[in-house]
Amino acid sequence: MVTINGASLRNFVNDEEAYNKAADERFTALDLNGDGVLSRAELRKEFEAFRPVGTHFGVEAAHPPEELPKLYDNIFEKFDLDQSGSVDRDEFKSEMKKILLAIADGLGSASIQMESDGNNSLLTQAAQFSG
Ligand SMILES: [Ca+2]
Ligand SMILES: [Ca+2]
Repeated sequence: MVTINGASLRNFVNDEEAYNKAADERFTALDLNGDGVLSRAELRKEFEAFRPVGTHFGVEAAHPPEELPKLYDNIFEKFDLDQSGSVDRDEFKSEMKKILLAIADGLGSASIQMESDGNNSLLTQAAQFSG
């Protein structure tokens, strides 16, 4: 289990060097076919790791499984700022930053626990950040 609290998320995002390095590495890991952009399926991998967290980006409550494709679509549209149909490195880095800060705001002074499952998502890395 990983405990997530707002302070560690904020420290992570505000540490530009740590954040950029982690986001770069994560982008490269997610870009399975190595074409330099993330497709819907590739981006989705990052968010499957978020599932155990009951709150998705300010949207309360767990989503039933049949709603997940729509949720992932919405997330993809958010990331794809220029509507090119793919998410490039800059889009990934800037949207992940917003999402992590939104989660931090949503948490306030509370903390939540998440299965880590050995995944290396940015949220997991942020949760473990103590810089
Ligand atoms: Ca790709
Ligand atoms: Ca794009």
